[in-house]
Amino acid sequence: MAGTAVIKALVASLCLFSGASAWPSTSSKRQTLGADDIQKQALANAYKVLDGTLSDGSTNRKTTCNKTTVSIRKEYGDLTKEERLEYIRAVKCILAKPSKLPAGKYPGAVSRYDDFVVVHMNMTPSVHGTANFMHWHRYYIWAYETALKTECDFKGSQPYWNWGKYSDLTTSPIFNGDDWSLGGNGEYVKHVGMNMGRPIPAGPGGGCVNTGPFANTTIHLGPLSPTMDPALKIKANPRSDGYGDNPRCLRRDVNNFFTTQYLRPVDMASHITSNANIGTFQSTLQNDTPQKAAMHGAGHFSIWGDPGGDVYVSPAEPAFWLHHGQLDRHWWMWANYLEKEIKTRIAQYEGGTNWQNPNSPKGKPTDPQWLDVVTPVGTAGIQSNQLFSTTAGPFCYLYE
Ligand SMILES: *[C@@H]1O[C@H](CO)[C@@H](O)[C@H](O)[C@H]1NC(C)=O
Ligand SMILES: *[C@@H]1O[C@H](CO)[C@@H](O)[C@H](O)[C@H]1NC(C)=O
Ligand SMILES: [Cu+2]
Repeated sequence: MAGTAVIKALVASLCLFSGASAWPSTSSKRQTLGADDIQKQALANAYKVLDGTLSDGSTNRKTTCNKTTVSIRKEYGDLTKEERLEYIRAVKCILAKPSKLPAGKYPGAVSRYDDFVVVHMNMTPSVHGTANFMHWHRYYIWAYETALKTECDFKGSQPYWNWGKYSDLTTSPIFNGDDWSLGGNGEYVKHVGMNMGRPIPAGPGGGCVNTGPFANTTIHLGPLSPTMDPALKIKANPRSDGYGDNPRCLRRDVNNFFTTQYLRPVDMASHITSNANIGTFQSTLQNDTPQKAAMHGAGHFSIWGDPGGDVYVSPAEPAFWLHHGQLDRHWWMWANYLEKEIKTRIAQYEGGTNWQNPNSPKGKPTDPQWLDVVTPVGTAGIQSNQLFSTTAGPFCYLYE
């Protein structure tokens, strides 16, 4: 690989800064915003929007969404132990509820949780690398949070994983394997990494998750686009579309390869401050370059495993929702942190309608979005332009 030396040099130089929480300030007197500053500004502006002293251009805000009713999404490690247990309880509840999909059509949809996975598998080509990437996933995560609330009596808000927060992800409150985590890493098994145009090393897991609340979770759907070492002999799905029932353990390969290079607070801040329109914001978030893994994939491959490393089936990994929650937060920060830009940024919409096809028809803000059997009441076919603000249309939440 011609790029390997370049990557190594890049990694070596970037690692000098790992753990830093803001830009180094020595080289410039000009104040440069760090990720925490951006979060603070975005939240302050979002509250101004809620109390009517600032407009984000939304005309679809409900009067019932205000400062006292707004739901606050927090970082998983910032939840109290009781709040974490409540979230874990609700996720286990949805994993235990029966599917609402036709069994003959989707034999692998065993639980209500699996319904979300099937919908994602169906939609994958039209909601990644497309104009609606952020919008559809915002809607999808909110639908999951709504199902936790309405079908499992969940009392909290959807938590997220702040990519740059943990110097060692395997010992973070999300993956440390204690009773308040989303389960530990996969057990270590000897395996190789993969090649994404450059070599990605294997992580310290690779085997089944056997500690914490999601120990011994059974995955049924997929794999459809597996990325784990073939030598691990993960069973192929009995159907070529991946919808067959393929019971197997939840595997993870939680690693620090991506978080220490591409997902640090400085990476988040520079991505937000250096992309002024949604077209480049979304594409740089998703498209790897020879120098850099893009943040969306970097987050997925920080968890990796099966199904976590499979673009179609990844929502079957219980931590998926925390990673995509952060992705939604990242977009929210970008749209809200500059008071004068909010109106413009919230409504920007750019890109095609089918992945890897730049010639697919352009997406329009009026395009309806679909969630099939996981659609929350009253939102079927909702237009993308109803999904612009987190405190308008069907939504009423903020990030803290
Ligand atoms: C917020 O909305 C709720 C529900 O409609 C309402 O009872 C409350 O008075 C509102 N509060 C403010 C500060 O507007
Ligand atoms: C998970 O499965 C392993 C192997 O079957 C078993 O030893 C372990 O006790 C199980 N753990 C839990 C929490 O059920
Ligand atoms: Cu997705």
